[in-house]
Amino acid sequence: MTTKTAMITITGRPNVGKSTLTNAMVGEKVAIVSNKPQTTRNRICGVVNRGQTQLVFLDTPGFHKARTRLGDYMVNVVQESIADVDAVVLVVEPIANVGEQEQALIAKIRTMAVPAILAINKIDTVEKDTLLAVIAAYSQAYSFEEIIPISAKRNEGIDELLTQCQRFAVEGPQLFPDGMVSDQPERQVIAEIIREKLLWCLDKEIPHGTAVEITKFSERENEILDIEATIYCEKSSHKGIIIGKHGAMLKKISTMAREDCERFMGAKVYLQTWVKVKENWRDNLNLIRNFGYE
Ligand SMILES: Nc1nc2c(ncn2[C@@H]2O[C@H](COP(=O)(O)OP(=O)(O)OP(=O)(O)O)[C@@H](O)[C@H]2O)c(=O)[nH]1
Ligand SMILES: [Mg+2]
Repeated sequence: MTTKTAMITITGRPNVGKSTLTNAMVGEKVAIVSNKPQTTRNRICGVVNRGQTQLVFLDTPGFHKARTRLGDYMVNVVQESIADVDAVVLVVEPIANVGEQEQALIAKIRTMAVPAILAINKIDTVEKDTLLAVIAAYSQAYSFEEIIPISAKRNEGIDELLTQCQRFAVEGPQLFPDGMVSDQPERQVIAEIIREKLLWCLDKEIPHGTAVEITKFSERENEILDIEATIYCEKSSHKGIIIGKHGAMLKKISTMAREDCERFMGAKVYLQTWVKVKENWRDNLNLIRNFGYE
């Protein structure tokens, strides 16, 4: 039996809905999502099997102007994920103007000579006229293989996008066994779940300056998972906000995270969290590596 595979990068500016789209295509949550730009920090793979074809999607950080070394790392992840793949899906906002980031990504796609599909996301937020103007603007900017309007949040256009992506599959061995939807180790998923709740519960720069380290991950005798996590932040004033009055904020974050962890692990979870300060860790290469960004 012959199998076909395609490795496809999902790219675009921060907050356009790349991770929401990845989850919608996989049909399971593999990447965290928030309404704040620069949610995704690492390349996250999501696997979709359609008949004998396996599509491996690479969700990437939003393409932006880096202001920290962590930012440099994230932009680098984007650049590298456009090379060496079978196709790219460029995700854009439904705005009838090709922005600076989009132009830079199109230039990269052109240089790499990799086939590209344009996915115009969030069409649930615009009228038909606007959508037509967006299509016109992007058709002028580049000759995309396809232009597909979608709403990742409402699951619209996803099937059409998957069908088009199948075109790029080439004969080759199945890269992931059936039933495997991502390559993220469990510890990393747990750390990401906690980071998502930090993004949901905290404002402004605070969540962007956090990193999560899982310091304990073990099973107790009665099948309860014992997890300990340290949340690092950049300032002692941030630590105070994360912990909150009488620990209320940290309790809220930990409870939300524990519920998600239990769903993901399919087991009872005992989650303990600590908050520590590491000043300017986002500009410290050793610490960045330490937190798993390498
Ligand atoms: N209205 C609407 N909102 C959407 C849609 N898709 C995603 N969003 C919202 O857009 C925001 C960003 O979504 P993400 O999936 O985290 O975006 P991203 O592109 O992965 O962002 P980064 O990881 O920061 O680059 C979230 O608040 C989503 O709920 C959509 O189709 N319609
Ligand atoms: Mg993302």
